[in-house]
Parts: sequence; C-alpha cells; structure tokens
Amino acid sequence: LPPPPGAEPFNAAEWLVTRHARTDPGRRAITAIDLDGGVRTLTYGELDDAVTRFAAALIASGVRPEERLLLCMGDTPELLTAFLAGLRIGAVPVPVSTMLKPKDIALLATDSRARLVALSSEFAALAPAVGGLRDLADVVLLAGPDEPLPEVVGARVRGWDAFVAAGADALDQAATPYPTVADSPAFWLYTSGTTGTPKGAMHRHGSLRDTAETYARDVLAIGPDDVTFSVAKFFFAYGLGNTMTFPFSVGASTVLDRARPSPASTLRVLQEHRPTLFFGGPTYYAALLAAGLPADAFAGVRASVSAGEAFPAALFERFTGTFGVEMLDGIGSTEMLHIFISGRPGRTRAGSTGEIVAGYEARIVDDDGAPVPDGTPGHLYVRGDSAATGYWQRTEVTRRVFQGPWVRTGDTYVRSADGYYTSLGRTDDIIKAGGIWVSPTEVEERLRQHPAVNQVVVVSLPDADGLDKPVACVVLLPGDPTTEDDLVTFCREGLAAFKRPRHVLVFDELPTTATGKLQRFRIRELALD
Ligand code: 3SK
Repeated sequence: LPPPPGAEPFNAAEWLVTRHARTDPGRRAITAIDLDGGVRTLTYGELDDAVTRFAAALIASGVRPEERLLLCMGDTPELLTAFLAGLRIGAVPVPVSTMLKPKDIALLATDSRARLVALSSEFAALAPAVGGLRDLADVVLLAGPDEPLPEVVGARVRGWDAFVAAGADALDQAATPYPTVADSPAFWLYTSGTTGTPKGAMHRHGSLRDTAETYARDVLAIGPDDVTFSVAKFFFAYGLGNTMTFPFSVGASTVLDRARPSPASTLRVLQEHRPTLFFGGPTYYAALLAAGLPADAFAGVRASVSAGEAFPAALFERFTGTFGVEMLDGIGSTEMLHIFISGRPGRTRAGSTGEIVAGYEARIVDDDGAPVPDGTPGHLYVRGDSAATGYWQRTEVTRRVFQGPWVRTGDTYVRSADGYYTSLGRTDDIIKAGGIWVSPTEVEERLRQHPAVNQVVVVSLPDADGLDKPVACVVLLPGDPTTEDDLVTFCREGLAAFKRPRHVLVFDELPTTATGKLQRFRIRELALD
C-alpha cells in the first residue's frame, strides 16, 4: 500500500527494535527479573524474533489493523513483545493498570472494544470479568505450563506458547511491518486523573520517536551504553518511555522487574544490574530514604528522574544529600506522553520543576486565556509533537483539553524571569483565600517538615462566611501525640499568615486512586463531613 500523499512511512516497532536487530542483533535489549527472582536476558535479535512471532500469532488469530489489544501484564519481555507486535501489524495496544479491579478492566475492555486481552498469570483472576463482551475474541495468558487457564465467556483462551505456535503460518506476513505512517494510530493509554471516568488518550506511531528526540535526547542525553530501570510500571506513560522508548531509541538496554517494587528489590536491582538512569516518583524516593538504603546505593546511577507529583524541596535536598545522585524532577502527562518541563543536569533547583524541554513550548495564562507575566501564577498550557490526538469517543472533553496545538495541563504554575517553572498544584486544587492564591503544595511542604506528619493534603473548605480557606488533612505517624493546634502553630511559624491552614484534621488514612495517588476530591468530601 502506498502511504497517503505527504505522509512519512514510519513504524515505531521497526524503529525501536528491528533496526537495531539488523545492525547489532547480539546487543542486550532486556534484563528481566521474574516473580521468583530468576533473571532472563534478551538481545535485540531475540526480541525482534519474539515480536515477529507474536505479530504472526495476532494476524493468525484474525486481529486487524487498528483493533485494540488490551494488555494487563506485569513488566515482562512478553508485555513489551505484545505491545511492539501490535505496533508492527498496525493494531493498537492498550496497556492498562495492573491495579484494576474486575469491574474496571471490564469497563476498559468495553470502552476500547478490545479484540484481544492479554494477561500475565498474576492477574488471571481478572479474566472472567471480560467475558461476554461483543468485540472480544481472544484471551492470552502468560502462565507456566501447569497453571490452569481461566474460562472467559465467548472468547478463546490460550496460553502464551500455544497462541504463538498457532501463528506459524503467518510468519512471512508478520516479517514486514504494516505500512503505518508517523500519524497512524499506535496505542492508547487510559487516564482518569484524580476524578471522573477513564479516558483513552490516543497516540501516534510518531509520538514515541518525538519523546525520544526531545526529553530523552535533550535532558537525559541517553546513549547506547545506558541501562534504564523504572519503578513506574510500563502501563504508565512515564514508565513506557523510561522502560522501552528511551533505551530502545538508542540501542541501550532496560531492566524489567515483574514484581511490585520495594526498597529491598530496588537495592538488588541497583547492585546487581547497575542501571545508569533510574526513574521513580517523590513518594517512592521518600520510601527509599525511610528504608535506610546504604549511602552508595545510587553510586552507579548517573541521573535519577522523578515525575508524577511535585517534588517537595526538603525531600529533594534530603535525597540528593543522602545518596549524592543527580535528581531530575519533571512534569509530563499521559496526554503529552512524557516529560516536557524538567530539571537539567547541573542546573536543577530544589522546589522547582525546571525548564522547558527542547521541542516543547509552554505558556501560562490567566482565567481569560491571556498570558501572565513571569512571577504571576496561571494555568499551564503546553505544545509539542508528542501530544495525543484526543480521547477516544470523548469529544467534549477532548475539545476542552486539546485546544489547537495547545494542551491544557490542568496545573497551576509560575515561571521565574530566568525560565524556571514551579508547580503550585493542580488548577482545580489551587486555593484563593482572601483574594490571594494559596498553593496547597507550599502548605503541604511546610507540614511535611513536621516530624509527626506521615501524609498531608491541603484542600480548600468554606469557612462560616462561605469564604475558601486552606484546611490540612493529615495522617500522623502511629501513636504520635501531636495535636491539631500544634500543627497550626507550626505552620504559623513557617508560612505567611494568609497561607496557614485554618484547621488541621487528623485521619487514620486518606483515600487514594488505583495508582496510589492521593484523591483530593474525596479527601475534600471527607473533610466537609
Ligand atoms: O506525571 C507525570 O509527570 C508524567 C510524566 C511522564 C509521563 C507521564 C506523566 C503522567
């Protein structure tokens, strides 16, 4: 098939894997740690071969270009293989959270009209939930030979090896990528934010290359000798870039850990597999600090990356001070696919997200959409080639978020005169008290400095006059006798008076999303009760 006039032929799987398999087939692509701690390695040649075989199996099972493949799997070579094979044949892989409940996966399989669902054995119990769906024909389970296959109403259920073996006759067809172009639909990632129903952000084949040629090149300066390890799993946009796009864009290698991360497993990865680029988030970095990892744990890491939530300055200083590793904070989004504002090696600033990444533009505007001067908070918009094309079947919200080339991030930011961007929290969370912006993040940061505070979220609640005021919801360390008044006093000592929380409410625990983020709107509801 000739590509549409003017379109650039481009298949992301060919770009990420096949081109390296052709020039350097013996080069290490993956080091994979299984649930039992066993380690496997794959070269680019072996990975390309696995992709071809899985692509053939997809073709043989009747999957057509642009049909969706829902992947609910631990970080394994098979997950990357299925994703890349989907891209190879022009189908649309949809990696989804491994923290989903049965009703959630049924919702996503229905919304995406998944043609095939692939699960790894630790999530096999979700399989029956996708039974009876109109478009679902196949379920593939990555499991050992003795593990039973689940029953799924209306679908053929096969183990991984049997599914792949059934593709033998289609190997020739699978050897050549479907003639996609950079603008062809490639994959979706569901995002729900902290509220609302999940929306499938649709990405193009070219978007993967766009993130590699912007953030990974400009900020990480990633090279073929790098080894990446991401605590954030592949189903997150952040994890997908860290784990696959960035290393494979330059023929480097990635470490996959199928299990849930823990400080102990992370230490093993750092010591045994020597990643040079480490990716996590502030909550995880805090857990690593609390676990008392040895001071040289990050000795082999040339940069640690953080995203997902703003990095409190005090934590940033403690982490970098303890481990002596460069920490690059950044902000990205599922819609932009990866990080577009970031700290840069040698010029990071604690408490600031950093500078715009080459290839992206940002602007900060007021409620009427007019740009605000540096130093004035406003709504952050971003533009760049990696932006999603929209949300699947969600026209109204697509139009609100994707405004021409600009994408509304939903974050409130302020830019300094020398180009550093600082987060003031989510736009919907920002508090205007007495006519002045109060950043919940800033108040939270102050409270986190109190030794008794384990978790904190600051929300805006109406006072007796119906005027919004900051109120802190905290979880204290077990058994700690600190009172609410102590904490208000502590804030009064460290914050401008208008910023101090008018009340501190103590809870046993705070509600979180399926991905572990604190759920502000639910916390606010709790506080209102
Ligand atoms: O949360 C972030 O900052 C992020 C970073 C990279 C990719 C995706 C996301 C949501």
